[in-house]
Amino acid sequence: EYNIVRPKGYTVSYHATSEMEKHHFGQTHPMKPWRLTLTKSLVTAYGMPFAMDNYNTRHATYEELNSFHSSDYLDYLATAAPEDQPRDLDNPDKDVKFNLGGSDCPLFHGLYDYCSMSAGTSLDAARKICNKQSDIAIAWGGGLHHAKKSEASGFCYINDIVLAILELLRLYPRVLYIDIDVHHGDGVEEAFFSTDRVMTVSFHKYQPEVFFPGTGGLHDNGPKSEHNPGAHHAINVPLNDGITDEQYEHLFTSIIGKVNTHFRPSAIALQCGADSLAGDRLGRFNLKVEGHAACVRYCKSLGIPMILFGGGGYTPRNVARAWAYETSIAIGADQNIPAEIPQHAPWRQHFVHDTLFPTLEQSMSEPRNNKNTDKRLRDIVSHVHEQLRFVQH
Ligand code: V1P
Ligand code: CA
Ligand code: ZN
Repeated sequence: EYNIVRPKGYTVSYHATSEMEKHHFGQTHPMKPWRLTLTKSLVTAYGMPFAMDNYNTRHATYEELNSFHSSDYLDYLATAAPEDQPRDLDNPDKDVKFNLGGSDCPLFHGLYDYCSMSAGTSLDAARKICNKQSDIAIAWGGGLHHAKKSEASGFCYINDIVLAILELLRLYPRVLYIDIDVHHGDGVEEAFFSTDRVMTVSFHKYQPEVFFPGTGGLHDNGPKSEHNPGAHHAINVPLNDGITDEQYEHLFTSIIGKVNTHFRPSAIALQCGADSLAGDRLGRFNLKVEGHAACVRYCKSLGIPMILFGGGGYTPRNVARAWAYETSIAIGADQNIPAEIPQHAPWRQHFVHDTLFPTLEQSMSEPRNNKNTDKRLRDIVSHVHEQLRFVQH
């Protein structure tokens, strides 16, 4: 009923599995896998699947996970049971192995399946890009940027992004990783610290000791020691509470535009964590769906093969809005879909306001003060531009 047609001259693929969405981190945990169901139902209500190749993804194999993660970590992840969780309720993070079983990364039923499906989604997306069957591949079930080689962290157990980038590196000389989740993309940054074939750029709230994970300062640009080719290839954009669409979009295009001309990526991996939206349960920014999505639109305009990953996002209705709208940008249908949530969309009442684009006032009860001065943002841009003088590909 909407004017949604296959884009001419390029292909978008959507990688998901309804199995992943059935998993639960626990009642009080902010990560809700069913936000993926809500996203898919909105995408479907708008008729977008007609314009994409839709893949039901498989589980990643142990060997695939092992291309980044250590065997001892994977073996524990595969066998640890919820019963192994420490029972000391006053100190839930005591005695946890590999950071598994604490409050952030609980052991829950079906954990290994959940992790291998998230990774399978992102690996399938990467393969479609490598064999040129897709120009943009979408993996909203991935984007778990905090996971380390031998450690779970911040709701992330398997770093599907690192696995997908390793796959892209088999074919593409250089991969640009961009992270618009409100948290620092520390796991991806660390994994590629010593190579000049991956540049990582994370935009995040930065307030060490207060806001997770506490890393990603402006001057953290990769280890400069011992002739490391990866030096200057980690870019961090530390921000304060309350940044607006206008400021963020200006920052994003000035930084990514310059990164693009200096680094000349052959593929882009864009983590679209939706916890940078206003009204997020964990986030601190004042971004609207329009401002968040402008980053996707800008990256698409560069005309480079791209994977879109999910990530954080703790107010499910806003996660679904952002990722559904960003899917429409990928297929070039953003001008053709009505802002009103379709009448027949499942869980329509769940959205509270019946629009894809809630105002700031609709997103949160009390607006957050903007603590980002234009002077500070200009200083960030000039520091990044200085870093890029060292990068010439
Ligand atoms: O702040 C912490 C740790 C736990 N303390 C010992 C310090 N953890 C954060 C983790 C946030 C993870 C974000 C993941 C992502 O970047 C990618 C998927 O979005 C945390 C927070 C918080 N407000 O920052 N954990 C929790 N809240 C939490 C709350 C309730 C139950 C379990 C965890
Ligand atoms: Ca980020
Ligand atoms: Zn996050």
